[in-house]
Amino acid sequence: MDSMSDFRRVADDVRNWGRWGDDDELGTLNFITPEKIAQAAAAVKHGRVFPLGVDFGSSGPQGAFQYRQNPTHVMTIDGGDANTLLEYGPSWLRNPAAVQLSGYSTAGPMRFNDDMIIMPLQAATQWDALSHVYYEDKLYNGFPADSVTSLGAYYLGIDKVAGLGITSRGVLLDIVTLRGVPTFCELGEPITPAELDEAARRQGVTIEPGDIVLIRTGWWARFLETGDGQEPGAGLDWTCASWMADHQVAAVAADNLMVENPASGVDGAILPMHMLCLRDMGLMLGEYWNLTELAADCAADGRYEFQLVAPPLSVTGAVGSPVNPIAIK
Ligand code: UVW
Repeated sequence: MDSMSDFRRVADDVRNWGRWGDDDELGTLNFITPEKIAQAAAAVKHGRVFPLGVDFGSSGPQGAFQYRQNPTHVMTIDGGDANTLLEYGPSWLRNPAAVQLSGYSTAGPMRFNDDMIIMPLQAATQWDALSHVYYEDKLYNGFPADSVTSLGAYYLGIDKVAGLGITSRGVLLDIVTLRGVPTFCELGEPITPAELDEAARRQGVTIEPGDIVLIRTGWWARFLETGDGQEPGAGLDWTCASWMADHQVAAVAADNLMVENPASGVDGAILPMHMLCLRDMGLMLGEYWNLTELAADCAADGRYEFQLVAPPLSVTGAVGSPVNPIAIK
């Protein structure tokens, strides 16, 4: 187990505060240049498309937790309403909405359905915004932690990066294959920087500045087998934050619930890699990305690079966003 002084030494080493200006709210997304985006597009060779988003439904992984819920999907207007209103309304249903809907229904044969969703923004495939975590009252780039209020994140909300679209060269590092496990990397040894290097070497791929790195641990495939959202699996060791910094990675995402290893590895710290990536480096994390089909295709053609398009929703002041990332090969 490492100590807080180890953590602080790494934090001082990887911190990017002021690197792109004192008012920067983009962090390592600054590594994604127009040239990088053009290079990413050139990685498309066959037109194969892999949506990496999981289902936003009631049987998702967050049902296991007390402090978050799975998405709740509610119909607000449906065919039943139209028929009921035609039969009974609006003579006795006097509210304006019923009168308006009934008016649409009596105007002709055309109908419509509406719905809404209620969900934690962290419930399924997501980006963590830079305002998601903090320590010692500071967010990335030294912005004050109390600038996140019940009204949302004044600084570093997901809306601050949404204008970029978030697209770059994506590279998959398949740790399931590297470790030779059948489905997923069970909780035990965390995934180390040396394993990331070894995965890249065996796959014949080089990590370059501005890449978005996707880590396959097999957790999502395991969740689909068991339905157990709380089953822990191996994630990245906290020291992988230095690996991300050394390679000038723009963002990292994984197929598990928190990218990093559930067992912290730093005495007295929770989520040390979250803290180093989001708060010190300004590097966004993606969670619950489904990498199974993409990994199978990469293994089949031996190409682990692709164009990745992963735009968050511009939810004003939100500390995260649902996303349906697309890998195109
Ligand atoms: C926490 O667990 C706080 O965050 P995340 O959903 O990013 O893992």
